[in-house]
Amino acid sequence: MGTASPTGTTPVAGDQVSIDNFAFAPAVLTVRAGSTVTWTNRDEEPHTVAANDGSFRSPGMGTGASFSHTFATPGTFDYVCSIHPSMHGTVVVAQ
Ligand SMILES: [Cu+2]
Repeated sequence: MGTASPTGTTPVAGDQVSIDNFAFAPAVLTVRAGSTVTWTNRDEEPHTVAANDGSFRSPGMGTGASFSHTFATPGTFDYVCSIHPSMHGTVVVAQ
């Protein structure tokens, strides 16, 4: 996959998190309550998105796959990739 695009070319539509090079980008995303966040795996490895509190959990996502979750409640939601627990991300949901 020699065409990996650098971060900075992220689409602006919606609340998006890219998964690339074993990292969530942005690692901390702030959204308003009621927002839907979409994660897209741009890596060559499968990844998941799994909330530490169990409030959301994606299936395994291959390259190019996406997972969406709507955050109805304000709070701070830490998550990991369950395959690679060293991958951490946070969604901060504001009122
Ligand atoms: Cu992973």
